Amino acid sequence: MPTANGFLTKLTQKESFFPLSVGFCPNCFMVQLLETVPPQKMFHDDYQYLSSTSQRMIKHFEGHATEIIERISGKKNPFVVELGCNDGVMLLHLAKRGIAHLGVEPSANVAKLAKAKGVKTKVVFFNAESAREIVREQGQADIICGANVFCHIEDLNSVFEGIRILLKDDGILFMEDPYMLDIINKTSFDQIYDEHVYYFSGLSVSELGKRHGLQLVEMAPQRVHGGSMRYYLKKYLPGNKMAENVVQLLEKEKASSLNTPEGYRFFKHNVDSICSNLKNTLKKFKSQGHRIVGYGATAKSTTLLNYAKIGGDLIEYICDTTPNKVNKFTPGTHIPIKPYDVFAKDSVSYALLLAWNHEDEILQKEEAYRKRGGKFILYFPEVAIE
Ligand code: JHZ
Ligand code: SAH
Repeated sequence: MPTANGFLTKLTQKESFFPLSVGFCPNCFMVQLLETVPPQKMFHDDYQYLSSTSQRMIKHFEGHATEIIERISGKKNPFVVELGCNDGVMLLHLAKRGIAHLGVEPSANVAKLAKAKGVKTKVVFFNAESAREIVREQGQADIICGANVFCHIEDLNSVFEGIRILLKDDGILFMEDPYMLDIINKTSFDQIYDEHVYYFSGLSVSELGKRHGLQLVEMAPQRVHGGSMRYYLKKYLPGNKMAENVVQLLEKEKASSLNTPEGYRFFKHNVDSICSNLKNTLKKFKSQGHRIVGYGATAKSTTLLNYAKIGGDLIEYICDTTPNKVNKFTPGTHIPIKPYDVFAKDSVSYALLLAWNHEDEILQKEEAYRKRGGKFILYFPEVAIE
């Protein structure tokens, strides 16, 4: 597979490929990539993903900020650290209220956007070493949080060591990532790509926490990115209370066999069935003379398009609102990426919804396209036309 966000400027550009395979550990219940790409190859000064490209995600992170502000109310001079703050979509709400905060963000171009919003940002990879540096510079944190970032960091042991160092004894760690049970239930295999090293469940996060002296005390399902989970962990203290739903969710995960290889056995079969149905559907529409484009040049779509071998013969172009992605080509499959305006003015019959996790927002936005007969092709949990 190529690098998921490795959009090409020129077709002559050299691409690097790596073997994408996933393993399950029956001892700690972690699902993870078996081979990884060095972080510096993925997160650098030209990182392509911007958190603020979806209105729904902007609202989601405003809600996240509100929850943090409620949790620190009553604390004297609270300090909040966010890992992977990207363009500052969440921390800007804390900055506006004058709450002491720090965004830790290794991708310099997105960190620059956060800084422009008044967000204090440190351009560095979070690990035990940078955690020590933050404590020296600003002291320990009341809250450490990160959304869609923990699953990106191969050296989780160093990250958790860093959290032990940086978090106050009564502090809370919030981690939010795509949820394994949703990936299994929807067969959303396109969540599997180089940036996503880990696919967490309550079971695996609980084990990970235990090894680092942190207790999983709450879990809150989130309806973003196709189904995510926000996990709350605390340092072990006698007064800690575990929310009742943690026990229930862990039982539910066990009932789905996420703690044994059995839970993952049918996944590949389901993936292959979706891919062949989708490809046959695209071929059928094409043979009927319809034009098909893609909607949203997502990182996820790199896995879908490369695994199902869907290329420019079936998809004419992909539209995207991210300035940095337009006029580039998709990794591996080399489909041109066009600005959103091209799609808005076009008269195609079908759009493959590659940003399927933003379905509600996009279907609402594209009312005019649908009114004039334009259709969306969806593929999780099965191929459907909307
Ligand atoms: P979206 C990225 O995944 C990468 P991706 C990363 N590894 C991760 O974990 C998640 O984000 C958090 C465009 N779009 O959110 C914008 C439109 O064009 O599904 C984006 O390019 N019009 C960090 O890339 C893409 O679609 C629209 O109306 O899979 C969406 O990317 C909307 C809403 C989006 O994440
Ligand atoms: N939190 C945002 C951004 C997710 S993208 C959101 O949910 O939309 C993942 C981000 O994590 C990228 O901006 C990337 O640069 C950052 N990242 C990757 N490795 C990291 C590390 N070791 N420490 C902190 N951030 C990291």
